[in-house]
Amino acid sequence: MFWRKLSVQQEQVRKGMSPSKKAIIVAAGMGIAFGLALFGLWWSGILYDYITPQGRVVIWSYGFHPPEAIVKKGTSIAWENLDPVPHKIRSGSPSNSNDIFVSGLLNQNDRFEHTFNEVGTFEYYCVPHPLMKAKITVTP
Ligand SMILES: [Cu+2]
Repeated sequence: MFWRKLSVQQEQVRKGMSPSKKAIIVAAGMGIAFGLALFGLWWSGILYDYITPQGRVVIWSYGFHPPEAIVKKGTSIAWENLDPVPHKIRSGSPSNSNDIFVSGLLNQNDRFEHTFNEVGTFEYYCVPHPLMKAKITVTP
């Protein structure tokens, strides 16, 4: 019977390994799983968005972090490129650029700043990588 076979196997496992050894393996597995989950969060930018202070947008791993920033009128946003590849910020969308703000080509660690004196939502993208999109919402 299947169940009997299973219980025999479990018995063999129980005999083969001491409870403390099993606990160590389970703990190590949980540790690895937790580490991987944390790494995944970091990699996807969630943690990075959380720790990025307002007024600063970092360009990192082909993305703008945070992808949506909400700031008060008069705030200066500084973009900083942490990628080893150059990026270039342009306001609007790839099919409809409005040139409210345009950066030069930003190499690694280069910065670009723009002060938002108008209320509204300002979309922007990266010229060499149009899939990189983000927006700044300016409130009164
Ligand atoms: Cu880019």
